[in-house]
Amino acid sequence: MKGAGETVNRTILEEYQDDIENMNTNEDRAFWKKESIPRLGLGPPAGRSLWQLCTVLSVSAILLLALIITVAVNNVKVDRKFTALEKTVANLSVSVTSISSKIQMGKETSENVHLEINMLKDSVKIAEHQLATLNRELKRMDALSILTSEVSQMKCTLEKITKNVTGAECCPIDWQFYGSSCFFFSNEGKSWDSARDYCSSMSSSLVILKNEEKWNWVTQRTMPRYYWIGLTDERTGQWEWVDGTPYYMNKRQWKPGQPDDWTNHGLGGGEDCAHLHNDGRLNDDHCTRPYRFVCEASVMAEPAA
Ligand code: MBG
Ligand code: CA
Repeated sequence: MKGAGETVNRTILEEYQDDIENMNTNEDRAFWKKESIPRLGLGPPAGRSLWQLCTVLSVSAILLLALIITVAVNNVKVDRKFTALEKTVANLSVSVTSISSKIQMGKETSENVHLEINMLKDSVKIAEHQLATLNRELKRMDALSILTSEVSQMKCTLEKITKNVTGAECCPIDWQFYGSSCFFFSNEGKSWDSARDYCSSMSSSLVILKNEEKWNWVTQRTMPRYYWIGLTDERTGQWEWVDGTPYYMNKRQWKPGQPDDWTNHGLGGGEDCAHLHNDGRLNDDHCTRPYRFVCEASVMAEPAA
């Protein structure tokens, strides 16, 4: 993994030799300075006896298994219901189109039209019913996602106990450990603002990349897709990280010609948010674009004994 990252980085460096030669070394040093990342609230369990820990371990394992089964069963159920609803709506729309064209052409007797309209009403009722059940299922899925996050916290605590490691080696399910942080690579696209808020709601922030190794580690996981990071010039017109620290311009980090604050996209304004492009370099884009995003949470340090 590391080798691949270094190769990509070397290619970028070779390609932008001019930029490197003209680089301001003071600025470059400042670019990689320390950053402040929110901490995950994952403290270690305090003073538990062994049997208590074993009980927690067994109960959590059972809970985890039950949760996995429930989520899987629910997913299949919701999926089936969604497909049924899609079919009902598709049939409905075909019927509506056909009946309205028949009426327009004066082909149908009013008796037939009445009959067909009544059948349509029945189909609409079925669709309504299917929608209502699907809605209920989705609400249950919401509750499941809260449970999932609780189990993640438990898994984390358990890893600390069983592997006898410090907090630094453990991240919630779906998060990846690197350095002293946990990283979340979303599968879903959101606007930059929504992505920032999502990360905050997970006690994290959009990723801040002031360190070259971290940049390489992150981009090995984002390429070739677009991902928002915690860099914007929306607030002051100057590029800054989400923790409020300034960004020192380094053209090696950007695609050629970027950032250009392009306005011809027709979305209003320019381009104020930075995303990782397909090759791991940056582009500024309109903040409302629904790109994937990377969150980072610092792992809580063990409290002093
Ligand atoms: C696009 C960028 C966009 C803007 C545009 C200018 C082909 O890349 O994504 O942000 O800079 O170029 O032409
Ligand atoms: Ca741009």
